Amino acid sequence: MYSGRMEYILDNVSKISVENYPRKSNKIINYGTAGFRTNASELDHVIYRMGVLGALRSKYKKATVGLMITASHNPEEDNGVKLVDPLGEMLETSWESLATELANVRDCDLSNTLTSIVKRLEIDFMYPANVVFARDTRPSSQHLSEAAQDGIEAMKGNFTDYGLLTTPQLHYMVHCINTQGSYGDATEEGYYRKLSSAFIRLRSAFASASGTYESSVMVDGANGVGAVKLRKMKEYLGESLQAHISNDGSAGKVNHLCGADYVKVQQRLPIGLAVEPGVKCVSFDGDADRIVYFFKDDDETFRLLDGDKIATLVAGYLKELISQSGLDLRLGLVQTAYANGSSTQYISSQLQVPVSCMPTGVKHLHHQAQQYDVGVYFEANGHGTVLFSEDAVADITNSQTNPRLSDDQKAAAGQLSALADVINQTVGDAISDLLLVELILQARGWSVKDWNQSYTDLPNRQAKVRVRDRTVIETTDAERKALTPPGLQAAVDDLASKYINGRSFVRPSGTEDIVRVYAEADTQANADRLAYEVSLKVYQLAGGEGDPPQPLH
Ligand code: G16
Repeated sequence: MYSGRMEYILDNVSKISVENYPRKSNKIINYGTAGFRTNASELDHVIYRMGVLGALRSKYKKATVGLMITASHNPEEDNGVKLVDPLGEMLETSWESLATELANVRDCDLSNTLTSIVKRLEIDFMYPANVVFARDTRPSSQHLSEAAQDGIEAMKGNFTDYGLLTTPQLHYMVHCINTQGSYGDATEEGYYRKLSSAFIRLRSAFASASGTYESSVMVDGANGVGAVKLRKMKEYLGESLQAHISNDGSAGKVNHLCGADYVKVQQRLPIGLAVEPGVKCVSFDGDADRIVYFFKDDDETFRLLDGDKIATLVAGYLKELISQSGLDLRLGLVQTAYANGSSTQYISSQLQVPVSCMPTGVKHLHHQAQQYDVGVYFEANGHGTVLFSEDAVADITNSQTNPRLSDDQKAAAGQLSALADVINQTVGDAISDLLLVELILQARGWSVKDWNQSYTDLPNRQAKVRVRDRTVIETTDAERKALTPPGLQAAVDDLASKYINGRSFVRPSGTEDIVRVYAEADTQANADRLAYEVSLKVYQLAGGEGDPPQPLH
């Protein structure tokens, strides 16, 4: 298994690394919440090595894997890579440490490290590798995707360069390739056709229920790849959805003063979107795997409908359809600690859907959602999707032609089936989630204002604190409690207890070099105050860097 040919290939991998992609500093880079992410200038060797690792992973899984060059919600100057496993999931956690090991070894140790990984995992090195990759619209992405390609080629792997794609489109491609087209065609056109045809089918089925629903939406494309791809999707949607795209990348930087993260964290309109009260708006992030809704109320107040609101809308509607179809399917919802307290309360007591809390990161939520027949997962930041188990899909399909069922039951099963086709089940997808939400709002006959009234969020605030080393904060209980540094959690608990409905937690970000602080309380002023007080504690107890946090206005 470990032939001279392997030795030859790995020596060549090392040689190319030294010549073209040397590791220029001793700075350690870690595989974070969703891959490696840092300033683009520090990434050449990392991305080359991830091309190599992608080829190894493909050999190990005997399947096609994916590499997405993107830094998602981060500033335009950053970049990164997300590795996609054969069924379109995030890279298996046990391989994250291998990725970190490979990204950080000295150039001269690269060949030995690779040999050791191959031996440890008993990888059949001669098995052909197949890696597909794509990139977002950042200026550095083209060059970095060439580095990934060089890594794959150095491993003598086969590759397909999809060019510009959203992250969820690449996840879709990988899944389609490895399931031999049973989920859809592994082409960009296949993606548009699958989602749009199911969408248009349901548009007609829901036509009588329009109410206050309006089929037009203002889209903040975050100056990212989502804007480019939504424009293409519009060609397939025709008149069924009027999506007006701003921040489409023709001017302005990726995520700068716009995009889902900016809108969610700042709780304000993105740049370039001057809208009248009541107009329905959405923001994507830089690689279009997140979406949040928002509008301006009659008194000009900014109203956000984030991942929690989307999750409750989707779960509530799916629950009704499942009940109408008479199918015995277990529906569940997965959130993170960032979920607004009101949403969790609404899900348990109003919707009566089981709800669980997982650590931040799609990979954690995705796995938990797989425990249900129909698992809805959403992070408050707008990252989420719905998973239908294989058995659920079979039951739904069979119900549509079961003569023992009433016409209403069959119709509900038909709607479930079409909704499952609108949903990109491989990962959260801004375009797919947009279509899903629009369908449910139409079926309910709701405007964005009607939807917002389902429950009222507790006022909340997120803040960022700079510290010397964010790994000094370790957390437990799905990140709701800090174990270290000593005294931090007690201080956070003490501060939160002084506010009505006060809740706060801190955790190190896995995508930015900062500590995140979340606070909620009975009023916005109190949530802001609590976020500030907790930020100050983090600064004092966890090695704050730069100026101390200031009160929020
Ligand atoms: C990634 C992950 C998300 C996570 C987000 C923020 O999103 O896929 O699951 O919520 O990072 O993570 P952190 O708080 O650790 O920085 P994206 O859209 O940036 O790829």
